[in-house]
Amino acid sequence: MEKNFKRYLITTALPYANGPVHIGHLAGVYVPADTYVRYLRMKGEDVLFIGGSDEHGVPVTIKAEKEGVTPQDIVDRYHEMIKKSFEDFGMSYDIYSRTTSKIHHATAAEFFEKLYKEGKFIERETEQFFDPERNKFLSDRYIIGTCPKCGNDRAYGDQCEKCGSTLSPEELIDPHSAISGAKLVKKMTKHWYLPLEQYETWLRQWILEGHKEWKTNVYGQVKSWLDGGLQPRAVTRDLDWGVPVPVKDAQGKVLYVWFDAPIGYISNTKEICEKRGDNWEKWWKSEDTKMVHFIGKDNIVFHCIIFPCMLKAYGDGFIVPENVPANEFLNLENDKISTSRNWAVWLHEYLQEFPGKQDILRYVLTANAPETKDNNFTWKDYQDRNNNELLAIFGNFVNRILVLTHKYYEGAVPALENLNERLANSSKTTSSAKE
Ligand code: B3M
Ligand code: ZN
Repeated sequence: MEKNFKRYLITTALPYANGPVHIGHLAGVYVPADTYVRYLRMKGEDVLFIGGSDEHGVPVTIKAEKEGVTPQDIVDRYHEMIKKSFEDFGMSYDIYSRTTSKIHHATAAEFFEKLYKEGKFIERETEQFFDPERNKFLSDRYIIGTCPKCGNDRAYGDQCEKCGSTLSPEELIDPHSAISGAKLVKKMTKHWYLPLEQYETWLRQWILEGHKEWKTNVYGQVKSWLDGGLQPRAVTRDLDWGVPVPVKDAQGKVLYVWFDAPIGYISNTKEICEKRGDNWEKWWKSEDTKMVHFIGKDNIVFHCIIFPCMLKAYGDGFIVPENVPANEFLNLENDKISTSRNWAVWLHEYLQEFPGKQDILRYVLTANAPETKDNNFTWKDYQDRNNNELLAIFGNFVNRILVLTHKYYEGAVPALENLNERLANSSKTTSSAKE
């Protein structure tokens, strides 16, 4: 039986502030979350709806390097743009904040520090890829090479976007620097790892046994990660953009973006609660809270395995999500949406070109939501659904009701009466009319 919760904490994946938001993001994450939140509020539930921009990590620094500006310039530009387009689109967030905020830096640093002091990390010195031209350690998206699984020669050190595999830089064939193009060398460096394998039994019980109702794509991905065996995961990086690692001898190191970003959900809760004089802990540390993360399918492992392990390691009463509805992807006119190829319908542009038409887009993206498989958005389908479904069917339905309400009830909705009686009376009238 579904437990009765006193309050709902709903989060949406924090988009990287390195570009605008497009319809793929909306269909997979933001529209479903906003719909759910509006539904809960209409039912009179106590809801906190948390959003924000993810402003750290390599996606941001790479963009800055390409444009010859600072990472701060990039996140300032795109955070404002995303925030405004979400507002204009009608997202009903309680807060939309950012991970460069003071409160977030403090919260993320404290989180790391507690785990560090309690010995929850493993410290390891390993050889990492180093760009000899730039004199810099490189990781993730700074490393480009050939994907061992599909042969794509533009695969990144953390992921191949062509076949979707999660990769480590070691697996890439012919790895080289994304900034200088140089062939990489290896050098020793120290990092901190979260030993995910120590949480395996707990994860199996919590998800595989306790949450069989989760979406099959989410459940299946978690199962295959667990069956494949978990490994310690590095939570720090050699980078100069991010939350500095708050321990001695860690100059030039920051928290891995996937360590700090989900903590953003907590920092943003704190920020809004401080403003409202509310207690943030009741949202995060009470079994009466139902927490739900809305995300895209490429974020499953982070929200179902890594972040929950972080919360578990921290302890102190932190809850874990009750559900993690992840959607598949939306294609555009039968082609993968791509920021680099500029193949997308950008939200801010849609809002400019179709002012006042937010609900049509919401409707089309909901009717065609990529819930169980990748789906396709076409302008022809948008037009058809608008003309045939919204206008012809729904519009006609509303119109008829208005006309009939005027005709029979002087334009006011009549009080509810006993419909069975009315039916019985009207059939009497019809049969007597026949006689
Ligand atoms: N920024 C990844 C993404 O946009 C990442 C989500 C963070 S959620 C804590 O796909
Ligand atoms: Zn690949």
